[in-house]
Amino acid sequence: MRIDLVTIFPPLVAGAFEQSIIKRARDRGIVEIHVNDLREYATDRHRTVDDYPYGGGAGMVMKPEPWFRAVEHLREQGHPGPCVLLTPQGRRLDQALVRRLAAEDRLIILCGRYEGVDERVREHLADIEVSIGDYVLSGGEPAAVVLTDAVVRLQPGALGSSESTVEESFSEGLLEYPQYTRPPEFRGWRVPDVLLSGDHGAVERWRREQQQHRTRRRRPDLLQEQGDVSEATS
Ligand code: JE8
Repeated sequence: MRIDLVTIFPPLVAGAFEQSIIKRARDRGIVEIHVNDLREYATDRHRTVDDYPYGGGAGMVMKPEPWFRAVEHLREQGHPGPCVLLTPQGRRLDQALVRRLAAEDRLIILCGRYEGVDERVREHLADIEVSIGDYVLSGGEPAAVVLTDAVVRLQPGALGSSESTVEESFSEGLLEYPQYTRPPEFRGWRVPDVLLSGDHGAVERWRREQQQHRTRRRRPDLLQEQGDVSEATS
């Protein structure tokens, strides 16, 4: 898979892709990530990417021309694949949408700043508008890092065998079970006996119960989405 990001702050996103799982996936050739500087697609001497809003109001709006030039340039390089605009008005990101995007051969991800992008970018350039959640960010870059991380870890071979199980619990629509490591007692707080028992069946059952219990208490909305699981266990 190839992912192209477009931003006025390349270093802000590039650093996040130079560590850990994403770095390893890149090194293995599982994913190719390119961070493109929007200003390179501005045409004036000052590389202007923003301007005053028509109709007045606070702040600046990102001009359409550099976005169209950037995306058209990337597509000329033999780059089809959907163009994702990160925006608070977008469809809320969830694991189902991550899976859909992860199945693409290529993605172009647009990160806006200031008060956002000219409406014509949404209407005529973006294929899908995505938001990572209902809180205010200063720009699309942190959202792009979140989206890219979620998409890359679903690429075949991106995770080591010990990491791959972690994905399962959310796929099943449940929260994860409590996890412990050594020491068996820390400041008087003991690890549950069942985890030290060596009884793998009992451990498995305990973890299932914990997942169900936690999900019912903290995220009953997840059980609603599943239907049959909530009926069977509540
Ligand atoms: C952004 C964003 C996602 C999320 C995404 C892109 C571009 C209109 N507002 C713009 C006013 C306050 C500042 C905003 C800055 N901004 C935010 C997001 C996002 N995806 N889940 N929250 N925020 C832009 C400019």
